[in-house]
Amino acid sequence: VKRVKSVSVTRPIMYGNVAVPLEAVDRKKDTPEDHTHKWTVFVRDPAGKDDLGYFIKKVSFKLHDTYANSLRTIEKPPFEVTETGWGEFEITIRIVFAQAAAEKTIVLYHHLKLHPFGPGVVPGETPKPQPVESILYDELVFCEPTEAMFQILTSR
Ligand code: SLL
Repeated sequence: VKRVKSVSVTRPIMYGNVAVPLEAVDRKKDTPEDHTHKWTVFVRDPAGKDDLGYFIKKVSFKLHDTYANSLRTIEKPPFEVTETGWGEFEITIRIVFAQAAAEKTIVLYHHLKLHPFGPGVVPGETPKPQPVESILYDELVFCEPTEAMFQILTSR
């Protein structure tokens, strides 16, 4: 494969989750009684424009084994999974590129956050149910991308 020498191309992403207590949204009839939150885990374009589908082939989210079909593979944007549940756990996120990119799959780990513990919460007091988010900004750096990947990355 031909690579573009001495060039690196950087693309920003953000990933993480938002969560709301189920009281705040309409609880569906088929939502299990022990579920307390509705949440969405995602990988997105921080600029909110292209949503990354032009250079990412698919994103898979490995949920806790308490979920049915715990490996969720999303083949086009928006790269996200929305679920309800009761507990926090680590989600493994795999970002896969097109074959022609000859790039390794990127693996990220995200701790699903449901509870508003953190700065401002009084120790010993249970915080009021409220929306929370846990989002990270990151940059994917493609060093000496293949010519095909270079074309794709610079197409926008
Ligand atoms: C642990 N933190 O480490 C816990 C696991 C799992 C949460 C939390 C599943 C909901 C469902 C759910 O909320 N799992 O049953 O559909 O053991």
